[in-house]
Amino acid sequence: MALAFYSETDDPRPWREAIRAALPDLDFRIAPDLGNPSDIDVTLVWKPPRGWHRQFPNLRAILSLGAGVDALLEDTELPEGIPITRMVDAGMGRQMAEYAAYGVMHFHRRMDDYAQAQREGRWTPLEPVAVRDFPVGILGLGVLGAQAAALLVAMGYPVRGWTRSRKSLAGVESFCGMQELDRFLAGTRALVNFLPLTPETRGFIDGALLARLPRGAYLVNLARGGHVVEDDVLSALEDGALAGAMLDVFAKEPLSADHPFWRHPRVVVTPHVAAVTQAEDAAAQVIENLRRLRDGEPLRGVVDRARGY
Ligand code: NDP
Ligand code: OXD
Repeated sequence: MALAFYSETDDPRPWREAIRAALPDLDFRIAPDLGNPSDIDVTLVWKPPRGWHRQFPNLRAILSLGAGVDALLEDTELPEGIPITRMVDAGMGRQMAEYAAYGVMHFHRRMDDYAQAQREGRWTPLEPVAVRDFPVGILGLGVLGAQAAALLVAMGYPVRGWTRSRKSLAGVESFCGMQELDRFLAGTRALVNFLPLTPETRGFIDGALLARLPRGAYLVNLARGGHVVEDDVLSALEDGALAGAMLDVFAKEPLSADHPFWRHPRVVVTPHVAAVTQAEDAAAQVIENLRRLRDGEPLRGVVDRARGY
């Protein structure tokens, strides 16, 4: 069996070592040195160029190095009829929960105001806000969002989650579907986004949605930049609908040097690092799927192409 690896941001070496140790017969090839494309059975990829998969006539599966497969599914030339798998947690749940908790605490404990006060050399203690008065609303309670919810519940925050289907998670108030979105937003002080990017969720966090949050709410986006209408976030920050935003993902990455987010006093920017797929945590999942592919068994973590996640 031959595998083609493509990523501009992941080092292929730890993947090759882990996979070769478990499956010594597997032929691990790294783009662009792929030899004869007809040999390739399976790819292991992060954001390959549009149409890249067309070159493999005998492809049997596509394994994503990421949890989100939006970039793959946007490729209209992706081969039909073969499974696409995604990372299911694979060490990212813990990292994402840490980032979400940090973002919520940053705003709850007024660290943005204190950073500003420090820049101005001002000693200004602010009124504390009790944790019970800082409800957190999580968009998406899947593999990753549910772990963030559990951590925030353990920290004492009132936590509510919005999903497509009803959830029953300890300490988390469940809201689902468009009919419950208004109630969900109205009781949310910090909105934390864990949705997958699909045709339904693209541009979802726009001015109209932000206006349905209580005035002076906060946004933490660690899912995808495409969820957010960036100009609307800037306007909401300007008119006070939003009091602050922590953003890890952007419509266009890397964020351009002249983007207003970089220097906005109420925005924290990180470069898509909320969770990073590490071979040491995630290789086992890939190896399991390669074994299954070899043995003709159904793969795990298969994406529903029609649903988009
Ligand atoms: P899952 O597929 O496990 O969970 C998705 C959740 O979103 C589910 O609860 C689902 O609801 C909900 N959802 C999807 N569509 C809708 C909709 N239209 N309306 C309401 N709810 C919806 O995904 P993960 O938790 O594994 O990952 C979430 C995302 O996090 C990834 O897609 C990726 O974009 C992002 N990510 C970002 C990283 C970073 O470093 N910044 C790292 C890793 C992931 P239901 O349960 O009802 O189906
Ligand atoms: C992912 C990501 O989806 O890193 O895994 O964004």
